[in-house]
Amino acid sequence: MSRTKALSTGLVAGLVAAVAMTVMMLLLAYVGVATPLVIIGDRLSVFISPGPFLSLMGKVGGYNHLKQLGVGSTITGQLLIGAIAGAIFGLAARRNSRRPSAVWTISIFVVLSIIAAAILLWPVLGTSYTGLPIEAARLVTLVSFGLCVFLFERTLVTSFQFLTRTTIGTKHREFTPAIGRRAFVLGAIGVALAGGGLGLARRLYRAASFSYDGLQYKGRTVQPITPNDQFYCVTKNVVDPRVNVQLWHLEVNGLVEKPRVYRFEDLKAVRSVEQQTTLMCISNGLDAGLISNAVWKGVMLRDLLEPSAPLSQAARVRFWGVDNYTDTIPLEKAMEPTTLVAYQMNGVPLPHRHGYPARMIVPGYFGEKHVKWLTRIELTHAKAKGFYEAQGWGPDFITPTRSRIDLPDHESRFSIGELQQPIEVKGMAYGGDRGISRIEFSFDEGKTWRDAEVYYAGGNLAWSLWKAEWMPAAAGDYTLVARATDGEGDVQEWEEDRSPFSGVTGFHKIIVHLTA
Ligand SMILES: Nc1nc2c(c(=O)[nH]1)N[C@H]1C(S)=C(S)[C@@H](COP(=O)(O)O)O[C@H]1N2
Ligand SMILES: [Mo]
Repeated sequence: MSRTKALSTGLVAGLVAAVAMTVMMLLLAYVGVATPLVIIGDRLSVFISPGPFLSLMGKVGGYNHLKQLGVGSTITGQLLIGAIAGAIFGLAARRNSRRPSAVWTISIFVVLSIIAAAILLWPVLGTSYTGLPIEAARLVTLVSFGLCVFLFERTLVTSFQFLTRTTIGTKHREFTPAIGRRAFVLGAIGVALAGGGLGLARRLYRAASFSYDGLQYKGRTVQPITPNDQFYCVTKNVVDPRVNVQLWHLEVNGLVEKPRVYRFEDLKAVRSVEQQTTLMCISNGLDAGLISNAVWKGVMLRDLLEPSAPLSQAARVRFWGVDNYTDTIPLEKAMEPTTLVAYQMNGVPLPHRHGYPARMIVPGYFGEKHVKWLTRIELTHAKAKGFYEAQGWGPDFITPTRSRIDLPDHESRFSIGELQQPIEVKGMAYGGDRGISRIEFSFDEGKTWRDAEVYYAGGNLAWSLWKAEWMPAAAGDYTLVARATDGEGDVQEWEEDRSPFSGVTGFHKIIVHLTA
């Protein structure tokens, strides 16, 4: 058999094997197992600092596109590596005309791959989209990966042998006249597999978070309490977890005297509290709607920490989601009575996309600290970091005071002559866990201010909603601004020295055109 033939036969066999492996991974993803298709992205994203991360996101057109690019390039890379591995295998098989020993191919393609995956992907192996505890998930991910590479190895060897089968009477492994037919058969199998894979991919796409990740809540529809299906949503995942509560548990461990494990019923048995709390994403723009308000029911985190007796070295608490998302807060914040493990949102169990069966609520801290699909509470040292912290977000995660004008629309037009009554101006103001004590509004870009009326006071941990009536006297273009004062008496401001990765500060302004 010539070099070129060995190489190209190996290439084709490798490609078909890689297609089979990828389809297997899609199947596993469909049943909630973590596969390299997504965890490679999770593993790599902690190495991208926020600046490049944001510019990359801008270039590809948002988080959703970045995720699609991630999965797409992993699949492409996998097919490419599979084909190359096949070609090398073809060349090796040509040198050694005996049937390749399974011991060798399994050692190289299966055992080595598993070892490499275990080393490179260790931190993200404990991911499970069905809610398995982290240690169990790690095993499931690794065994499933092993099955995938085993399928690759078997398909590669079988396809290669099928293509180069020795015909009776000839001594050497060689292409026979039937090669065309065999290549056709193998190609057809490959195409059928790829077709099945595409079908699966389409189903997964429909189940993916693309349709709701980045959902905003703002404008004239804003109510005091955000309905669950309109609550803003941010997730790092391509497909979010759908936790099976029978498989799920909640661990309290790390720097504690008595590690504990809670089942969902155990959590329900702890005394519960109900609390209205607003969440805001760190990347919420001044005019944006990555902020919402809900009534959460759950247990105080300290009621779970105290029975475990944190050791004196414990300085931070790290929360783990089943999606291997993590974040940390200082121990003092964890012990505050308003820091909750919540299992209900506005009177119903947490919706899947908001963290079913349990999530963190950390009033006054940015949304990313409110870890969803919570499965582990780890007491840890002062330098421990979470998913976005490792990327380099922060250093400040305490929400500054913000306000937004929701009505009228930016760039709206009115005719003074036709105005029957004052123009209604409405909006929200949010002061983290400090509450809101005053809201002012200006129609001359902040030269003069007047008080707005708070028509909904959400309390210390939630936003307040305000309104004002504005009767413009003359035609012209007006710049409307709002400014809030928090419960501690600090007026909303633009913090010049705040890191760009600690959330924006400043004022939301809109322009209103008045004609005669
Ligand atoms: N497990 C997990 N928790 C998570 C995230 C995530 O990707 N995975 N995203 C965080 C971010 S960045 C934000 S802003 C909030 C959003 O919560 P929501 O979607 O319920 O509004 O969840 C946080 N908790
Ligand atoms: Mo966020």
